[in-house]
Amino acid sequence: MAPTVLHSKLPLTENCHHYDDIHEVPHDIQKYWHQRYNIFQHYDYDIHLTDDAWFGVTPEPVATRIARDLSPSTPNHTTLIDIFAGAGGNVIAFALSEKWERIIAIEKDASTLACAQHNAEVYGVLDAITWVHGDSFEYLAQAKNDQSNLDEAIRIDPDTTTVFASPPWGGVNYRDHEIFDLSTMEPYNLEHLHKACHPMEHVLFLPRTSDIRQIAKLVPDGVKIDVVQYCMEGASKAMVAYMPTAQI
Ligand code: MGP
Repeated sequence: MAPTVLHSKLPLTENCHHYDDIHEVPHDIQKYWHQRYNIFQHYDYDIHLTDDAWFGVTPEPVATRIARDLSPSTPNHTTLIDIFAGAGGNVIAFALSEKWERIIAIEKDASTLACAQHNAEVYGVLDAITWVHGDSFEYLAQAKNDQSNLDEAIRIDPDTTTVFASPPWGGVNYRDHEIFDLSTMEPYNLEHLHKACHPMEHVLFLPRTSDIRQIAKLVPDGVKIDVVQYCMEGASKAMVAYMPTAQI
């Protein structure tokens, strides 16, 4: 799906929900609904999610901390792209951090993207983000190779761009593995994600049990990287790998 820049808000659809009462909430997401204020502290201000988005949305304290930890690596490193924007958990925190001149959010599901825009408006950052409806891999391929078909609003300089990726993990099966094999992650495994983002600086939001040796194998000899466990209430929620540009 070719990346399309949105110049206005997509309408919320019948798949976008704001649940006020537990009785409305599908059984498999009730656990997340109970944590709704940890996920979005302003949940009551009409935050909307698709049912699928509840599983993958980054809780606000974690998203805020990542946004604090991720700074432009050089003064002219001014563009941040969230290639799996989902319902907006991370991109809203990035916009609130006010560290980036330009933030691009890409999401391929129109209903989820409508939720993200709506939620960004709730948090007052709708206009701080360039919203793109489309496939991130198609976008990255064009951005790295030939930008002539891209809308000017999303042309980038790969040397001064950071990519943030919080991909689907293929469900919650990662919990069954003491060490999660990132080569089996569905639908995009570690190598696929890394290749798509490389040579740009990129940040990967991965299952907390991910095999750190597989991440280390992607890094040139002697290069130090940060791989961070982000915790809430005494438990890790995710492992985040900060991968430098290929120039290092
Ligand atoms: P979780 O799998 O429900 O683990 O998600 P938790 O909360 O430890 O469950 P419990 O039963 O052990 O209490 C934890 C966090 O991981 C979520 O809040 C999301 O931030 C993140 N997360 C979970 N999944 C399945 C995904 C995913 O597919 N993609 C991304 N990007 N994040 C996910």
